[in-house]
Amino acid sequence: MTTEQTDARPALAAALVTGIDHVGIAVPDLDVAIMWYHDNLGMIVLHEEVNEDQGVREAMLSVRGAPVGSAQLQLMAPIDDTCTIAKFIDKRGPGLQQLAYRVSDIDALTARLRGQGVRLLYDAPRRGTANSRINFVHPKDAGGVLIELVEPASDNAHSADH
Ligand code: V0V
Repeated sequence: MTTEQTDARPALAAALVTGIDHVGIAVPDLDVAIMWYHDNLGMIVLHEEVNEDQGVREAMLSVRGAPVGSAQLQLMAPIDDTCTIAKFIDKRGPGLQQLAYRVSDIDALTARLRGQGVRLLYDAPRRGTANSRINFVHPKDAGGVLIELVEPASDNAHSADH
């Protein structure tokens, strides 16, 4: 590998990873958690949905008036006893479950990561919040952090300025 090739790798990855999208927290009761962040930190709900595929009832929260594109807080409650978040809470208790990076082209980035021997959880991206496309890097390949990669839907216009 030449020096030029070595230097190109992080530059290409940087072009694909555009920001921190959200921090994901596993909670036993979504409504209780939303109220806690509202009452104590003044945060507001921008979006709520149930994602059956991922087994979560979830809400995306923001600081009021945050600029469009700011990192958000994702609160996730399990929809049954067998889903990923239920298992996480059983084993570790409620708390930080994942860190999500916003990416411009999830197919290109996951292909690059696979080429570098990094384990992705899914062969192909699945549906995430607000019709985004998501995949995850296994925490064992990322220093003990479950990393989510999120390519937002092109029509996603969630903002915190309301
Ligand atoms: C497990 N481990 C973690 C972890 N979960 N480490 C850091 N952060 C986490 N969240 C570690 C755990 O300590 C073990 O290490 C090892 O990985 C195997 O754990 P396990 O308890 O046996 O769990 P698994 O293997 O059954 O499941 C772990 C994975 C699972 C990561 C494979 O959580 C998964 O499939 N996650 C992706 C889907 C997901 O998280 N969905 C919910 C969010 P030791 O003890 O062996 O050292 S949905 C979402 O984010 C949406 C919809 C969105 O944002 O759009």
